Amino acid sequence: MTEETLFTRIISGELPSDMLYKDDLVSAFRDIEPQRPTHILIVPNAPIPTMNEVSSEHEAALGRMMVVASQIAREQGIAEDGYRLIINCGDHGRQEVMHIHMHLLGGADTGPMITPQQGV
Ligand code: DGP
Repeated sequence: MTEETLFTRIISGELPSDMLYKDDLVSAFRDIEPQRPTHILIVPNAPIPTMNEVSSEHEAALGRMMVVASQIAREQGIAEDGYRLIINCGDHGRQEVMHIHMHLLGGADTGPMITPQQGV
């Protein structure tokens, strides 16, 4: 049985979302706390908790996430100006939802890649 996560409940329709795309491997819906005018989450339908659990069996879903991100960026009209894709992992990556997801952020400048830190 597939383990339930917040995002599997969104994917199944049990929880409401602004769903933009769904196929046999991945789904995409708008982030509930958008950080830019366009902020979409692209997720594998079968949950992988974090990047630490990724293996070759996940190649198809992870590859599809990239293809869908590119497609949605074009559909949303943000491709030409550019955008940022982010996958957070674990504590240092500040991952909050333990079901791998790719953030697609755009519609405005996304700022510096990461906050500078002294003494790195
Ligand atoms: P991360 O920190 O990478 O785990 O990002 C989790 C994202 O999930 C965060 O940007 C907010 C979003 N999020 C949390 N709960 C919900 C929800 O119930 N619905 C939607 N659409 N997004 C959610």
